[in-house]
Amino acid sequence: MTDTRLTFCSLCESFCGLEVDVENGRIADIRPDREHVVSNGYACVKGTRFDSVQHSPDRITKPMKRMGEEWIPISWGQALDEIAEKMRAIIDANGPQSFGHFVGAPGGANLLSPIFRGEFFKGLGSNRMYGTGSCDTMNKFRVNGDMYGSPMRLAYPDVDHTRFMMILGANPDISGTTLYHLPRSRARLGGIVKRGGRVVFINPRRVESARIGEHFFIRPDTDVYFLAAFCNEIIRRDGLAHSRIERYMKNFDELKRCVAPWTAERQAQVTGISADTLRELVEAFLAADGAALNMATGVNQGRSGTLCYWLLESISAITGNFDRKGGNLIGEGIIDFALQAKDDPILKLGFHRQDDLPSVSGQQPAAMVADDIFGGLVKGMIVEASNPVLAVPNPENRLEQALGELDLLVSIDWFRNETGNLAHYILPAATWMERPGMPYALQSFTGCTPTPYLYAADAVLEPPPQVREEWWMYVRLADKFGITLMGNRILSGFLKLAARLAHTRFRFVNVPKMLIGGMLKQAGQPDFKAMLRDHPHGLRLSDNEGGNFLGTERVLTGDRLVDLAPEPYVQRFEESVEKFFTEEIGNLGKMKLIGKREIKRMNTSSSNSSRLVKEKTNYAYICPRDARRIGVADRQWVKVSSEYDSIFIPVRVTDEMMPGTVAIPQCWGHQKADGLSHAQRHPGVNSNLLAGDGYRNIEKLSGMAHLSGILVEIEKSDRIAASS
Ligand SMILES: Nc1nc2c(c(=O)[nH]1)N[C@H]1C(S)=C(S)[C@@H](COP(=O)(O)OP(=O)(O)OC[C@H]3O[C@@H](n4cnc5c(=O)[nH]c(N)nc54)[C@H](O)[C@@H]3O)O[C@H]1N2
Ligand SMILES: Nc1nc2c(c(=O)[nH]1)N[C@H]1C(S)=C(S)[C@@H](COP(=O)(O)OP(=O)(O)OC[C@H]3O[C@@H](n4cnc5c(=O)[nH]c(N)nc54)[C@H](O)[C@@H]3O)O[C@H]1N2
Ligand code: SF4
Ligand SMILES: [Mo]
Repeated sequence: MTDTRLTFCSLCESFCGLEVDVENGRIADIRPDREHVVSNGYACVKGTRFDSVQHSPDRITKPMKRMGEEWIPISWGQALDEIAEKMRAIIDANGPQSFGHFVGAPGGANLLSPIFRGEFFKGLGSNRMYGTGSCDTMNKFRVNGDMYGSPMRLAYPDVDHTRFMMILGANPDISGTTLYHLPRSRARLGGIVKRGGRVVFINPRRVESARIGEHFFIRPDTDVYFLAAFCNEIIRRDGLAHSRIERYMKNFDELKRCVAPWTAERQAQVTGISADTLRELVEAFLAADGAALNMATGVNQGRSGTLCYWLLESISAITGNFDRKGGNLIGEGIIDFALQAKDDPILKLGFHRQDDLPSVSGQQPAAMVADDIFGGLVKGMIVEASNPVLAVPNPENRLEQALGELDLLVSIDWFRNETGNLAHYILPAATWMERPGMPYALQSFTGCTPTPYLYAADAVLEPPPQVREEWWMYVRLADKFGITLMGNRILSGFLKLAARLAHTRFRFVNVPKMLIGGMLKQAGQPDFKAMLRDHPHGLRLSDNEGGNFLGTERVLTGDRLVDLAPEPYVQRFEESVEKFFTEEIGNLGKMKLIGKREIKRMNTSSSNSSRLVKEKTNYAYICPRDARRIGVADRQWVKVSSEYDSIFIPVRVTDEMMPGTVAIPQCWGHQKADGLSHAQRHPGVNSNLLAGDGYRNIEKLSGMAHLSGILVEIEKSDRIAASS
């Protein structure tokens, strides 16, 4: 019998509504939910073909222990006892900071895991938490904290009302956007053009998204000059919202002083965007009745990601486009998440290391993991929902070697990925189809979307009998360590008992449903049951009309003023920007490497799907002029070398690439993935061997890894040409 159930896809931040046909406990079909209040009948292939991941024969369905080269299934009792015992030995000998955690992108879609992970590590006394957040977006959390007073005061472009939108370093058509919620991005960005407005992409690749708008090439990792000159040009033209600046902001003069040397002509020397183009864009931006800005990973992953986001937010603020309809807005969630996060010891900016690198939103820099292990600071680690061996800079496989040296490595995952291969234990986690959930952060808690809404879904499928949710694992471990959860002995005792009995016939409560329902109810919203019953396709909340932030107590800086020039940024700007500019001029003839996301791949984690991955390899994308210079034709092989390592890869020649730039899709390189049979037969090449790790390659204000705009040399390779 077929039963049709509703849920939302948790793979990217679009969280599209899905309709899932279930037959005999298995997925028979997945379709976009046409009635979903926001995604409205849109879903991409990663969502509609998720059955091939869900039902993969390679799925880990029991706790696994590595014995030499062998993996053997063990019971949960044995797994948790042994892990707790080994953790205790590490902590007794080296202190709690020697035991760390590493969380990947899927961790951001999991409502309960971060809460209990945080409680467990707080109880252990360790803030040695890393994650791929420092590969994608920590610079933005840093800026939010310094300009608006909380890492979670997230501004977003009011796409559905704007008349001019400029997007740097993002490709929403393929990625579904990040750090604001915009499902059906193509239709909605296309709507701007239909209204007579403009959408402008600034990108070293003429990306798929740019089909609906305009596009200008920019040399990778030079956005800081473009943005500084954009800001300077606005000030020079007096395109300023003077009364707003005076009433609601501070340190405008410092901002003005920083950007003053950066003229349209000067930026053109390194960005490749002509002075005339920059001036024309400034004019259009100022003339629009509501202009919005957005930047994402392509800029975040450069050497000046924090400075870029500061400039971008400042441009919006000083022109009156911030906190105004059609510009950039600060959302309102069903709770004030930003206020809660402001003083949260985990989420607030901290300096927990011996060096000066920060922890932003609780994360230390991912690109320091290898050094921290080799330096003896970290002896054990739990990796949850991540595959750092492929996703994080790994020159000469340093990270892989370092993780292999740990006294204890535990991977919590659906599969045995390349990082899991190095682990001592793998704990099998439930998929989003197997757990109740809600899209929480952007949609419900921060309202960081032009279409705020609530949605709740029950589990669509029963997990295999030995598969568990992450919250359960952390509560069970906390129980073994005698850690009090939530600072409340009664609640803690209740949760521990609930976890102990959760998978027995004595289960008395469904903890996820209880907690989600409690959060909704506390916020004055329908509880979990009522959401499923009365709002199965979601509950649309009211639109954000703007004018609800500046001058209000929602600005959490203490004096209620937006800081246009936080002191560390001014200092960093002065230390680095001129210096990098001189380097840029010196490097103008050299190639730079950027990444590329593909519609059928989600980071490293769709690699094992036979319904998604057909190509045997990724490619290096270069323009015809560079191909001629190097002497290669389409699909011939090249050697790409950085200061750190070399890889061999076939090229694709396309005029969508800016001359002097090579794009290589990241998160490939599955040669060693014997736990991922399809991926191993379609291995590709890991471009992150070319990225440098360690202090020198980390953006100092936010701990972001330098993953985009890496200098490389490319030469024709005869070595592999025959085997392609
Ligand atoms: N060169 C370059 N490198 C990059 C990037 C780039 O643009 N360029 N992008 C960076 C970015 S933005 C990111 S976020 C990282 C991505 O890298 P990661 O954050 O490591 O994320 P994934 O590869 O998506 O997921 C890794 C694992 O999570 C497992 N998984 C999926 N869902 C769950 C779940 O619910 N629970 C558990 N326990 N496991 C789950 C999957 O099976 C998979 O093995 O890569 C980064 N690396
Ligand atoms: N299909 C698919 N969707 C995904 C993912 C995936 O792997 N596959 N990953 C998810 C994750 S974890 C994240 S964080 C989001 C990321 O979402 P996005 O930020 O939209 O990610 P990308 O598509 O990599 O877009 C980055 C863009 O920056 C450009 N770029 C590179 N360097 C520079 C530069 O120096 N300056 C400028 N201006 N542009 C530059 C690149 O050409 C690329 O088009 O996507 C999510 N969605
Ligand atoms: S765009 Fe695709 S991957 Fe992202 S939530 Fe929608 S269906 Fe899932
Ligand atoms: Mo990401």
